Amino acid sequence: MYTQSFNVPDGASKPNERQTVSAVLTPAQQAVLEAAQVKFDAVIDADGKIEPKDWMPDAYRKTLVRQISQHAHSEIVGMLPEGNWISRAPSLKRKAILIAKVQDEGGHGLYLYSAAETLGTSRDQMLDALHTGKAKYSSIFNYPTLTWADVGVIGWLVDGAAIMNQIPLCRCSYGPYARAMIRVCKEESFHQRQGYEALLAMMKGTQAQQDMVQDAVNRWWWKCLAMFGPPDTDSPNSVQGMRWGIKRISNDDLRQKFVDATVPQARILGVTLPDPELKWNAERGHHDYGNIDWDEFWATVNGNGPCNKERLATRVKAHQDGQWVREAAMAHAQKKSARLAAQQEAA
Ligand code: FAQ
Repeated sequence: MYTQSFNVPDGASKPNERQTVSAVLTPAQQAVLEAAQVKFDAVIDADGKIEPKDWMPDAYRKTLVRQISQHAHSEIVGMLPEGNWISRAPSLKRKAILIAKVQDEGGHGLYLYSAAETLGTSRDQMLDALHTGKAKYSSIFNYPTLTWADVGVIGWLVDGAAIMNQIPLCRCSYGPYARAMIRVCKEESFHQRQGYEALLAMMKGTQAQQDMVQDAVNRWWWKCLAMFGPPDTDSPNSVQGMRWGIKRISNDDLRQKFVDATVPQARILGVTLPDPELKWNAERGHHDYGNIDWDEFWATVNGNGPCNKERLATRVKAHQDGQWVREAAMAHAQKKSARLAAQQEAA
């Protein structure tokens, strides 16, 4: 790994593999490795930041590459459901807002791919994993946007859920990810508000517009609750992710915060959240809510949601169509550096 401050065989930094490794490391190397591990643990315990050139356990690096690349893919694939409505936005104002929002999501993907690259993975590897269906991206982007109200509901609920999940990531222990998230969250906050404002305008409109909003809320509500990931009891990555300060708040706790924050917003908007079991529980100080359909969630995560194939095919085609641009940029960069080298030689 090029970012390692010294060369350690893969897996060497996993505590339970130290014994095997000590067979190939000299005592001096073993001591250096152990000191690096102690330093890493101390930074994590002190709630500090790990930076790209710091030593880190391979498992920490792999977890971050997994999460950050999945997050980047989600932003890029997440451009598609709303992008679908740019040409059909109902006014110039709404069109301008939507273009800016979709463009922001593309930007978030780029910051996140860059953050993942600091961990020693390449953009090509990450994109290949996405295009071959090996990499995950958020379940939520595998559902269709059937009406204009879906665009508002994505802003209100999908971006709302994304912010709830991402604000704690601004305090993530890995510096480049935490810093990328600060800017992303500022933009997501605008996205959430524009969605809510578009829905408020529709709810002041005709009965048909109000019905359209309610229908969109009915279709997106449960999918948004599932976005936070499986229940804590079925979340294999949570315990370690929280120990490392990557995750700060568990899937279930974030989901609960989202429900509690959204109920009053729905009331102001004048829509009903489609859950007969949704009610305030004074004892818990939170809202109770009904059961999420986890079978449907896993079917979608595993490639069998309503739009998975369409989304992936669109991304692959966009990548192939952009091949000539990448080739042209490479050819230009080569010519430029050749020119520079010739100038330096002549000088
Ligand atoms: N969809 O053990 P955990 C956005 C997977 S950005 C698909 O709990 P972890 C902006 C999970 O990867 C939305 N897969 O995992 C926007 C794991 O599989 P693996 C994306 C899911 O990592 C708005 C397995 O289940 N946000 O919306 C999902 O500790 C509007 C077991 O789960 C992020 O990526 C899911 N919903 O917690 C853009 C935020 N949930 O990898 C356009 C960063 C779980 O072991 C328009 N990520 N899985 O094979 C995270 O915070 C975490 O990775 C979680 C999952 C919370 C998503």
